[in-house]
Amino acid sequence: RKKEFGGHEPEIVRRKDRNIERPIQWFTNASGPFSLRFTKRPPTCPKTPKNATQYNAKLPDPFVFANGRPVKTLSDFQCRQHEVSELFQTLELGAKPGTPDAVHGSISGGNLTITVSVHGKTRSFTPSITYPLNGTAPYPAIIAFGALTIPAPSGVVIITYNNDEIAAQNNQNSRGQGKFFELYPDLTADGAMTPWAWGVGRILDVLDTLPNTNINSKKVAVTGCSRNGKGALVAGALDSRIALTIPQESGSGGTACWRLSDYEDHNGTTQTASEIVQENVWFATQFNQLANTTVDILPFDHHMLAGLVAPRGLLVIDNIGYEWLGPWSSFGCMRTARRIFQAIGASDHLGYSMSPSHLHCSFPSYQIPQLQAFVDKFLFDGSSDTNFFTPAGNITFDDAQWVDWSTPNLL
Ligand code: MCU
Repeated sequence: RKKEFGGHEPEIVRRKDRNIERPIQWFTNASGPFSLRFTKRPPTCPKTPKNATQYNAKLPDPFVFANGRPVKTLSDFQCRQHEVSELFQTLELGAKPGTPDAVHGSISGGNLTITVSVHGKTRSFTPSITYPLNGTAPYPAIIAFGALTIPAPSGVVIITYNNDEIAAQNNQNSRGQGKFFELYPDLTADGAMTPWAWGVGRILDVLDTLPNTNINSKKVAVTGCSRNGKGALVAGALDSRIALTIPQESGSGGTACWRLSDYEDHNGTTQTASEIVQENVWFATQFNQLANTTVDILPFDHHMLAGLVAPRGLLVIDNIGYEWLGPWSSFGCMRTARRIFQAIGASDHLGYSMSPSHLHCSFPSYQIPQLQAFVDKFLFDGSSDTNFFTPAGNITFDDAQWVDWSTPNLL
């Protein structure tokens, strides 16, 4: 048994007071056992046990596989990212399908037309493209979910992506609505954010094959604010072709951690998992049950969603002004996420910038240098200093209270 776990025994902690005696079977939904058919595990990676849920009131250890084996090398790290991505899709976000049968693109009059075919059905969407006044082709680009809410950096193309038409996000009635679900009618249990990430993937497919867009598909960032900030983070986490991810004021369900938001909340001051699943359809239906029981049995939290972006660039833009968004939760969550980047020698690839209170989704000019530093490094291969992690107010985070694992050096 020792050998099976590579000499490392998994520590199983369970909460007695909530009577959780054994892991709950979260792998079933209305249509039967929920399978991981869309994400193929590389054959050299360890198998993920069928049920990976386990009680843990602290932020789970990113450096232990679900089977208990420690993550010791860079190749373990990649396997673990694969496992964590699968777990997020299975338990929280819904499955992201692989490459569609056909993707076609064309550009005309400032619009990119993307046509996707799946099982004989075809749908199109048309992100708009705005070229910079200066700069050199092929340009890097920023895909803005909804509308651009950060200042447009010089020399960068802005692609405005109407994520709402891919998967709607008005309220509970938006479940399964949008072009993605017309193409994938068997995935209507997915939350809206997985389809949005899928749509970003199709934009990248098309940029790859259309040199006349003058866009370098290897230098593409995603951004969005608030609910669209949650979406930008999920896109960056689920698609490793994205060079830079910039979630802005994404709050709970984005850069905040579920466990920390529960702790920060005082009778409805901060959005929690159990509230968020009532409000909208950002998460998969199978997350409802979990959110309404306890998030403490999730084998991950959002520090590990951010960790999926590593070693690529991640710039988190936060605002201390809205307690509803869980600013302390987001700060602590990203502080913990940074350990994942640190393990592979890339702690400066996760930048954190929290501003004093200001209007939601406006971008204070004093954060522009930090934005520019990330744009320089990740979209232009520059050597700017991205080593910053700046809270606002007097926010502090007690690591020992939330983290009971150490950060290995995997290099
Ligand atoms: C921060 O994102 C959301 C938040 O989760 C919602 O509770 C609230 O209704 O809207 C925020 C938002 O998207 O504002 C534009």
